[in-house]
Amino acid sequence: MKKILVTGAAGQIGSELVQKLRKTYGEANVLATDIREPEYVLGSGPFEQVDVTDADCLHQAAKDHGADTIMHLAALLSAKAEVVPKFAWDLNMGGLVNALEVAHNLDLKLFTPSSIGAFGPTTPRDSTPQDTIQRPTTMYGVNKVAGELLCDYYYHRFGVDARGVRFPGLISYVTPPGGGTTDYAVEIYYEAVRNKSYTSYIGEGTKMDMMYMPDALNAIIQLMEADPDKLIHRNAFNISAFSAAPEDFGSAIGKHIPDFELSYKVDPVRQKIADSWPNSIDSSAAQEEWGFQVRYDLDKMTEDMLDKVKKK
Ligand code: AKB
Repeated sequence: MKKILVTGAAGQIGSELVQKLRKTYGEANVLATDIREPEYVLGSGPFEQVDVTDADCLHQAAKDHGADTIMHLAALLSAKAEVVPKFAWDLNMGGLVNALEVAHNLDLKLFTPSSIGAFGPTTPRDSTPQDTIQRPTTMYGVNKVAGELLCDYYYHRFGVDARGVRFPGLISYVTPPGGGTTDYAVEIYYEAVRNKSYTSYIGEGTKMDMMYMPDALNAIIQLMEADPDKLIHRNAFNISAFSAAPEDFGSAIGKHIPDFELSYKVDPVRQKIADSWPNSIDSSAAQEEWGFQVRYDLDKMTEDMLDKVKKK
């Protein structure tokens, strides 16, 4: 029986992951935690207010719940982290080291996401390999690389079973992302439904990896349930569903809303971040080591997103 504690449960990934874990492992077995009360309906499952930078509070919550796994999601995203870099360091690194300490002291498994943001301008841009140059130029990227190394350290030094993936931009209709560089790929669907038009802050031709949330949630569960003997990397697996630029989303939406209009007003800060990230990453290590696969490509996701956003 799994007993899971999720941090950052009110965020974009957390709000959907908690629901999925509760369906899979039972409501009472999944403790949702966040620094703020979530806006979504938690059902009858447990919720506790936890600040991940407070090590004792996190430790106590995991102990009281009898957790065997911690899914640590609480973090600031890339664009927001550029506005408040010192705070991003404190939250992203302080939270992770606390989560790893809890995992070490209470003998828990740990999941935490890295990101395509862990790559930088000197990384090979196309089909970016699993093991390659990582010299990011953003605070978020620095946090992600340091986090990947820290997870490896806790595994090799203390035997903490710390696993993770490098997520691409995630697209969902449940909880909006906040402060990311890839957020345009969510906004475009809402604006398409509301106004039949969207002005993108990311420029034409800027390709980045993307994934629909149901595939991201399945990947987390699949990786956490994978046979540890088969994991060579264990942590920071490249995973992507497809690579797309704003005009690719525009064309996919245009198949359902023919008069959809896409225009551009580039935000230099987020464009600079996007330009430092890969065009597309190679997910073959994840496929080989734990069978990573996706169900949604851009067209299939677009059909579902438009349908779900219309019903909201
Ligand atoms: C962001 O844009 O910051 C995130 C990410 C790719 O890590 N969505």
